[in-house]
Amino acid sequence: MGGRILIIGACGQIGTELTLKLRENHGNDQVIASDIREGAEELMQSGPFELLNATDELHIREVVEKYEVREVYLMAAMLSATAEKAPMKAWDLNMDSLFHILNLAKEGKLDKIFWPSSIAVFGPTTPKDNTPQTTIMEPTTVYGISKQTGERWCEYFHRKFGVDVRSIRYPGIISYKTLPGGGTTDYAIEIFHEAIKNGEYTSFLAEDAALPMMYMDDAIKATIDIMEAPAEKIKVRSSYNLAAISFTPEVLAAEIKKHLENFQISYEPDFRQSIAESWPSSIDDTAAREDWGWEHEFDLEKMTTTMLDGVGKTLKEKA
Ligand code: AKB
Repeated sequence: MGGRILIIGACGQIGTELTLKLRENHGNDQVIASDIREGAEELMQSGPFELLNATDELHIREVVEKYEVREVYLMAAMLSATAEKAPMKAWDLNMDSLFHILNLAKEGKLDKIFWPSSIAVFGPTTPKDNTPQTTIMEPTTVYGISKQTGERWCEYFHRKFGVDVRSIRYPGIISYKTLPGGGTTDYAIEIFHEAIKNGEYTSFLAEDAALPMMYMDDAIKATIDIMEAPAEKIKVRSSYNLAAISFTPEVLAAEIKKHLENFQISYEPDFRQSIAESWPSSIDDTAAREDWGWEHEFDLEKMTTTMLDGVGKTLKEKA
């Protein structure tokens, strides 16, 4: 085994923090960051970087060969809200990139792959509360359809060709270091920025839109834990349900108000509300907890204080 790690989509919200953590764990020169554009200074300065389009199969192969890569984290994707505006582009990016990596692993050129799925694989006919690992999946968004299709292909490549692919259905990920790009759950980050800057926020989701969420540190821990678990422990080769916290915009606003008592929230739901309505409110992640020992650390209270602190510092640095 051995060999280097390649992150595709390293400059995005999750990719940035994942790359930095993997560099801390494995050494800077062992973790190759790549993205279609350059990212945060800390990421660009801390180790190798390649400008790479995730749909460019030939270039991915060249980078894998050049750095003797054996593990890939494919973090490039078009998220739910943006994908509704560019369906074919989203489909091409989300599917082509996955096939390129699966095929490299099938050819024996990679040992292990991480590919993120999402709660978007579920749809309006899925049981909404405590959504089970295995259940009805009829996604209604382009993003959800691409993630569900991707899950089927991951399982197929594992079963048919022995590809060691591992995956998690991310809930909304909350963080302050790198902004998210085009998701339905992004309100839960915007709210902190607006609360600190302006003392008010207009939510694009309705007050009672409950969604599963998770603080970034937990998401990074889950991603690294599933990749480091012994192969025989990974029994689900489509994607694992993963849960931490679930809340509505109203509940989050109330938690923020405990710290910023003058904070005001109003609601102007847009097209993203119908996406949120089609997704689960909460997730049953027993399989992840039992199979590879998943445990979350951040509850609503801890996430809120960490975000207020982090966003506050970031805004001060920028000012
Ligand atoms: C989105 O809102 O599109 C993403 C997701 C839940 O996968 N954050």
